[in-house]
Amino acid sequence: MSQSPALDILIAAPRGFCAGVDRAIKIVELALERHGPPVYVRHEIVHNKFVVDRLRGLGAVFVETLDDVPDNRPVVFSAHGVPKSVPSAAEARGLDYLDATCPLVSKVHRQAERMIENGRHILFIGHEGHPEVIGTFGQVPEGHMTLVETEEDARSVAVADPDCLGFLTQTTLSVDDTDAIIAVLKERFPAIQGPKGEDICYATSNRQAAVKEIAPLVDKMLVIGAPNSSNSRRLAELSERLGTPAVLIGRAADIDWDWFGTPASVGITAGASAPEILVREVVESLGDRFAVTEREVAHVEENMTFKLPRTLVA
Ligand code: 2E6
Ligand code: F3S
Repeated sequence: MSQSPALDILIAAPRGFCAGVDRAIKIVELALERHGPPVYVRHEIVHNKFVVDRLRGLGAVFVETLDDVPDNRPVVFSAHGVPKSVPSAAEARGLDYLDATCPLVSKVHRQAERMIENGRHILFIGHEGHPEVIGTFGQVPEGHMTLVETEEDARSVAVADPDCLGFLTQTTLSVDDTDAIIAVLKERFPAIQGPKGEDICYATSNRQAAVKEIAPLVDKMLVIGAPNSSNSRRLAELSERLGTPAVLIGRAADIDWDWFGTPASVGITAGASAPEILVREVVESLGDRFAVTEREVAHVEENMTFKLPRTLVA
């Protein structure tokens, strides 16, 4: 019998669930306990099929619009946040709603409101069409926020009053790309106001820093996360930029073994919405084909937690 090839597995830390994802999933679980199924959820609670399928199995029903929620059932808003019009519409219909928006996204919503109150026009750095971007644009009256996606956008964006500007960012962007965009905005508009640094959350920046640490040490990188998960996509993109070929996979069954080949080493990480069980599944599947050694490379320790809504814990 031929021997399995050797493979060193380096597992990035931190990886996987962040405090906002943990809280959002618990809100759906507690709502199911309290109200019984079905509990409606507007949009995927977090961008992960495994998480969504599990909650669906417990009785959650995922919809994209409030129009699909019946009058007598509770509805949870996803971790990505919603435009102000959504809770207003829920209230108008007398729906029982729970808001699972990550507190770090809600913080950006409040910053946006404050900037508008102070008479500033907001340049918002983010990805068009992403639910978090739609939710944050929906915090301010139309026409008061302009999307900036790239450095080129930052160089060309036209503004009415360069002395009355603010910037804010999506929470799950590339730290490096965002720094470059902010540098262009500050150069063009020296009076622009914004948060210290940017609004990229601790989980996004820690997972990117951990990838920066292991990418130079491995031949290939497996990133566990969904194709619609912004923070997960940034991890694969970052590894590629550092010269380590990377692929985003939903779970072990998605590994393309021809692409994978027989590297001497592989890095594994997981986006903020990907559960640890999928990391273990990938390690086991590598163990079926290779003689593996496994080691975790810890960048920092995370111990963030967010409180649950009072109505669910009372
Ligand atoms: C809410 C806000 C930020 O696509 P994205 O990375 O934003 O979302 P998920 O669900 O993959 O990650 C968690 C999350 C929720 N991040
Ligand atoms: Fe919140 Fe960041 Fe997670 S914004 S949901 S802590 S990825």
